[in-house]
Amino acid sequence: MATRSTAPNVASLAQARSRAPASDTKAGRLRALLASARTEFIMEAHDGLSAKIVEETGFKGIWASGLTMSAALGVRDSNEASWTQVLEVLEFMSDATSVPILVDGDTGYGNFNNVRRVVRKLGQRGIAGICIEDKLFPKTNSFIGDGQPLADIDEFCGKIKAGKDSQEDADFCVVARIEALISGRGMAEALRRAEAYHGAGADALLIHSKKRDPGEILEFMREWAGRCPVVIVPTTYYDTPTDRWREASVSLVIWANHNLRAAITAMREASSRIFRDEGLAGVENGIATVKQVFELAGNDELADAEKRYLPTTPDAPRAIVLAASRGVELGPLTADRPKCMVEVRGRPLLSRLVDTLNGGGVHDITVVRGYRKEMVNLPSVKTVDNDAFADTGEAATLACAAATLDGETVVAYGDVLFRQYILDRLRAADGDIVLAVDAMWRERDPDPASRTRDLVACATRFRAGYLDEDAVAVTAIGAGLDEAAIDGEWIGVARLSAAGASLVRATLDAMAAEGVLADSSMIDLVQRLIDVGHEVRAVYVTGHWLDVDNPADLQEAGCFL
Ligand code: SPV
Ligand code: MG
Repeated sequence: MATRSTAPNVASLAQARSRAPASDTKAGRLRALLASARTEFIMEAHDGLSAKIVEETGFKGIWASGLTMSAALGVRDSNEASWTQVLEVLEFMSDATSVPILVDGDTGYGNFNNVRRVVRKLGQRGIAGICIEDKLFPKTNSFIGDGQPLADIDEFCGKIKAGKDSQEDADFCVVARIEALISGRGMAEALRRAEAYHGAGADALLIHSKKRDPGEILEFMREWAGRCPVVIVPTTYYDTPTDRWREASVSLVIWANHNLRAAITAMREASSRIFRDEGLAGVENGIATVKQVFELAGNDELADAEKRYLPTTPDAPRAIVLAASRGVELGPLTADRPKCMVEVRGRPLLSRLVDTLNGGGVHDITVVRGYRKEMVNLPSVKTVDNDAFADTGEAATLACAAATLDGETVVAYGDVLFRQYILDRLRAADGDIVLAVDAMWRERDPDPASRTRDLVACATRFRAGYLDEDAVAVTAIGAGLDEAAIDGEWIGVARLSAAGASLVRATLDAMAAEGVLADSSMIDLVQRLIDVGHEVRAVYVTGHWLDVDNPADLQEAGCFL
């Protein structure tokens, strides 16, 4: 990057540079930008969100534009928003970011006394500097009309001094904005004002122009010859190559309103498309995801803080939801999302499952994602990924959440819906590994071979009227059971005690060590536990659940709800 050329008279600019602060406050960093040996750039923002975007993009500072903050509030750039309302917006912007904010303070919201109070309040809210312009209150945007009246020079110098005398942070910057060129008073008047404002203690001058070409700005830069840092706003002369500013030793360039203008275009496009289509499909892929909104809002930090500060029950149960597979039988419905995110009556399956788990006292939920994982974006769940989902089975998916197998854990497939009482019964049952088993499995679909089903044989048969809470021993599980031996169908939800969870973790480790994990299903895992002599139990339920494999199931799920 080219550095600023050395203008013939650079004593004061050099002085400003040599006064570069040691302090690493936001004000100190704005001062450093103004004193930098390079031409620096700051970008417009008008609220907390846009301020975050400016910072994450890499800009070293933010211009809190009067025009765009007003427009975002739905009012005109004519001091229609009071200065305390602007202060509220600035507080959100400042809290949301760590780079310095230079505020467009219009004319200072009144006389010297108002400037004193504003400067104190800005400092308290972590704002790095204010730019005040030499027009009259209430101000009018510089691009409206011609020949707007200017402030008296001495009165304006009083405001600059009042602002400097009121700052609590020695690095807070007061930038004096000269409107003489815009109001048609000419170069001599602009330079006269520059001299006066510099003498009054302004940390930098902003020379504004509404010409289509940069001629008068470049002339000002030549005439001013680096007596102090100069700031420009190339909104109307937008196509001037940036190297011209470097060559002219401009200190700071403000891109003054472009985030708001971009947002207006994008919001109009999205609104009219949705209005026209009466649907969302046309915009979904072209806009930020809800997950990105959560990321920008910093939801991760809140989740961490909740762990630190919310009271925790040491034995609070957790859940692992296996949701890595696509669900090909659902055809186009899973073209862009995994089965768990397919909607049932307007909400994803997974969010309904989360409701049921929450209702049963399970709030710490980890979802193992795989296919189209970015679509699994519910705020209330944690996620881990099985990136090898296409080549692995459910046991490998569960193994991806092995770190979560610690304490009482509910394990559920991501495509099941079930009544809350089933979870309550599972949690109340004795046993380290307990499956919810539907004794009415024949009513669901009389032919055991008609679909892949997790059929179960137990040591004790279900009897009509049997509503005992006791769990019974499972003797075998799998699709190949002799029909006469079948006692029910596992619904895809299990509860592990703390001991059961560590047993399952150890078994997954052993399967990985033997090289059989990748190809194993949950059924293989459970059968292996039985085979090596661990007790697996079942609580019988009688319907009140379903899993979603195909479009017919999906329709049934709508009725189920
Ligand atoms: C603003 O961004 O509000 C400004 C710059 O004051 S301008 O709109 O160019 O006057
Ligand atoms: Mg403004």
